[in-house]
Amino acid sequence: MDDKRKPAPFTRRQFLRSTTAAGLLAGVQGLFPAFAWNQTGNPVAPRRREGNTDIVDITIERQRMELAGGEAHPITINGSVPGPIIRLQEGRNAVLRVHNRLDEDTSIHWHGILLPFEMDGVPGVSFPGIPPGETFEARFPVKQSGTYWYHSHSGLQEQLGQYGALVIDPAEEDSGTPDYDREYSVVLSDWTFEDPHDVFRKLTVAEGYYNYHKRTVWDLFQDVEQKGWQETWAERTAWGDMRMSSRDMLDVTGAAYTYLINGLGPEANWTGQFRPGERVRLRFINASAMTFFDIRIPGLKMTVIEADGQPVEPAAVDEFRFGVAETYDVLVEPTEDRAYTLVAEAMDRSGMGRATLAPRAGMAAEIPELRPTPGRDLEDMGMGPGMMDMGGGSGSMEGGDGGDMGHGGMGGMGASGPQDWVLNGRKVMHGPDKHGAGAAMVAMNPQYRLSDPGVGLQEVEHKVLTYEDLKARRPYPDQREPEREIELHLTGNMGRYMWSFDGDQFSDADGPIRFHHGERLRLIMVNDTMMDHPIHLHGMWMHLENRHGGLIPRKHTIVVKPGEMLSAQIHADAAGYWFFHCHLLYHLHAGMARVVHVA
Ligand SMILES: [Cu+2]
Repeated sequence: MDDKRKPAPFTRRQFLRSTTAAGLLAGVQGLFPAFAWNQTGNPVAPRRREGNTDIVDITIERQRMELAGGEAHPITINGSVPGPIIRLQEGRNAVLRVHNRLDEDTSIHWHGILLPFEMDGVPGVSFPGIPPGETFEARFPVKQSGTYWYHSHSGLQEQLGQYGALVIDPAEEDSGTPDYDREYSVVLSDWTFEDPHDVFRKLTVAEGYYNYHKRTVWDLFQDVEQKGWQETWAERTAWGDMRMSSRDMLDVTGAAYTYLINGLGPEANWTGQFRPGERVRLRFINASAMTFFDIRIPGLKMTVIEADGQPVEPAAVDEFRFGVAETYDVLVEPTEDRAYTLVAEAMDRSGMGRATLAPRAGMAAEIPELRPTPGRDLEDMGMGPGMMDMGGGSGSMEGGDGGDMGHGGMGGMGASGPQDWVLNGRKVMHGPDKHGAGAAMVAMNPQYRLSDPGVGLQEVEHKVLTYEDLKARRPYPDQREPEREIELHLTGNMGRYMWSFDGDQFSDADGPIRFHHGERLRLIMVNDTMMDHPIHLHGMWMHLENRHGGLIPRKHTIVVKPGEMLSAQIHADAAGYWFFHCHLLYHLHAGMARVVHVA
């Protein structure tokens, strides 16, 4: 197939066109190889048991196959995209043998897994990589349970399909886990027929290349009507100075991507079956390269029971947003004998993934329309007057005293007020000359936003999960107060597609971030950019300080919103070299990464 083909974002109209007749739907299914068309769950990698050790073999290779409605050439694992579910058990030893049948180096990182750093699978940080034709054995004791995943950490291979679910059963039945009758892994991803290196090049050449939602003259008139000329003009000038559109929410959009659920595009409709009255556990994994998804199952309440593999107090929600690399486990209890649509809208509403829960194969329910593209406004981004200091000569935005906490519309504080925020009253420090050219702006007054569901979800009329809803089911044994603080700024220059920490891209950084072995520290992250960044620490937990005292949740990936300041406690109990980075693949590729050295 022609590589230049750009599949259009999935629309309801297209869907109706392709599936009006049930017979046609069956025809679409027929195009897919048996392993991809899966009614009852995903393939599980064969596991060999030897004493107290579980051995799993996986083979990485490039294959031609049907994907996203076209002929594709993805990197497969054991022949499929996503790769098979790897199933392990807490308390046993794992030997994961990765065979490289590519003509280039590869790697597999076991995302969210506590293990010796040499087994972590990051080329150049924790091991040299796996050359073509060779095998790497990751050996480690399994010290945790829950839903995780695995993916390549080499170049842009992850965008080509190299990822899969990793599910770890608890050592013994956990009395706190609600019962369920069946379970499915639900792996979300974003597929493009473009070469990932072309995608990256386009982003560096023209910021907003994939953004087809630029504000229009019509929007201008609406703004003027609502806000008056003066405010509208000030806002537009600010946006212009920042060389950004208020509708840039995702760097790569449905213009380039087809959104896959368990490897199937919206029309192929992955279906998980249930018997009415059963309780079904869905293990959601955001394995995409660049896409934040908003997940709904209209007609069904979802009860969130785990976040990033860790048990949380059950939280009943109608929708949740999850960042790249996060996982959420939810329970649903469909009682009716009918189909339900699982909707996974891209955050910018440029497309959706779609799947179905149904009592029988071939059933389908109504698919909601894509909701309108939300616009970030300056306040919404912690960018109201006095909030942000734009580099590049727009000092006009720096008005006010920086203490204007009460500015309307800040989703952050909610009713409970700022007083119990651990960072309340903190003076934000910026580096010498405000992080240099790598930072186009800095947040002067970053906000608590953990009770804010995020752009586009503040106004919806049903319950949307927020980070403040996450409360650990059990207290972490170590409840020491942090002895030390590290403040880190998430920085970027969209115009030049530079992404960095504290203004320095990976290659310019001054050596690793140092953690002292055994210490407990507080990592403070300040997002100086206008994008959400899912920040991932390898090898150790980040305990997100979301005002739940001894029951703050543990995460491996924390999304930091624009204009947000948040903190996480880290128990630095894992010696070695660990990667720490933004999990947006092209942000990582552009340099938003560091090595953490624990010694
Ligand atoms: Cu990022």
